[in-house]
Amino acid sequence: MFQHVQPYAGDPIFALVDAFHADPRPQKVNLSIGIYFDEQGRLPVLPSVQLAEQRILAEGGPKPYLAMEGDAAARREVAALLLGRDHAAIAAGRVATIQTVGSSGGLKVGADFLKAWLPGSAVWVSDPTWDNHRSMFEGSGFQVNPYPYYDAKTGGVRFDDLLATMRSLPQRSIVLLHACCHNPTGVDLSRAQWDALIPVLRERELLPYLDLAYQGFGDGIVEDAYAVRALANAGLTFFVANSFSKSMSVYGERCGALSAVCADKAEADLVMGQLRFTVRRLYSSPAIHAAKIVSHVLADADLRPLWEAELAAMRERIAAMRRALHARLVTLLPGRDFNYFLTQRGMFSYTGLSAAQVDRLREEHAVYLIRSGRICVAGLNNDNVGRTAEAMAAVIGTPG
Ligand code: KET
Repeated sequence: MFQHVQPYAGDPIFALVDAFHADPRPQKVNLSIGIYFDEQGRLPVLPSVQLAEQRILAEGGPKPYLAMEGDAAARREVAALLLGRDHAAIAAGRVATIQTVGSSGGLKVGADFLKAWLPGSAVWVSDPTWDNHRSMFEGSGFQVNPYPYYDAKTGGVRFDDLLATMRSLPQRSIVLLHACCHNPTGVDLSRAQWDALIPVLRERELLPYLDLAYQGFGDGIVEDAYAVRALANAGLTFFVANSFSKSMSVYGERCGALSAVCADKAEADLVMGQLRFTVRRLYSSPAIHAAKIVSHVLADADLRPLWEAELAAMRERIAAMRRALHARLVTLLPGRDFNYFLTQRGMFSYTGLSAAQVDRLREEHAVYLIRSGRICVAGLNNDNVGRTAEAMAAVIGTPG
């Protein structure tokens, strides 16, 4: 029956994490997956989340199925986090938010919804992007194409080429955009570039689909929602999938959401109905514990500021590690430009290292990063940043 099934090569990111754990070398460094580790190299349990969980346990209560769209309080808090509590789009009922199984669940529900209701559209993703974007949308039956994004020569965005491509797309094309902290490059659109892009999205009648997996890791919770709010303020219809995996350090709890910001309440109600049906036939309803974590942390007068401070501390530690890596590399390889470590935002830096150099880092120095040359800066700490810089300098400075 299944002898024709093709072997699965494994996911490049998860497979690398497995290889890291299997590596017996004590000095190994994990810069592979997009997970925040603290200064001790541990996955933190945020006190805000821990307190929320203590309260959830104390409240007790039964565990019914949630509605297909998830928990009402969590959904309300998510919309407020994305747009601001008093945003006119929320007041007008233009926002349909569902709680999802991580933001991956949200991206997938959105993809299936779009295949049903914009069946003739293709999906456009940044070149490069998170590999799973392509897999997810292809899995929903879409053709997935790249649009110009990262400029390897300047380390910036090929913004003119990006705009020219957007101008050439058929109406109703689906354009996946990283709202902040671009994965894998760490290179974001500036506010001015978002402001220039939005009229093109509108004129061409494109559907922006924002992925906001790292809210709070760029410049701040509100700052990182700039794109979401600018699109909503401009009256565009768009999707946004957002995640709490990283921002609350709750990866395995699968806390995420999908929001459709629509033209009016009538449209939002229609979209909500079909999102519910999409969920029903994918996984029926989301997890109750995930909803409670999100609603407690976001809505509680004590827990909310605590969480915001914890998130700020994670952001600042990553920024400090960017500076530390940069400082060591410019000392080791004077005359080379490592400024990109300082300007790139969020968890990731795109190092420009070749796949061969990445292999040498892993094999000769036990430093693990994915083969695109992306590093997760949050895997650095004061103990390993020095030897990481030395290893990088060794493979950059000595050919093959
Ligand atoms: N979007 C982006 C851009 C992203 O980097 C991730 C995870 C997700 C969505 C999924 O998040 P979640 O809400 O947990 O479903 N990225 C890291 C982990 C992974 O590959 O799954 C990574 O790139 O390493």
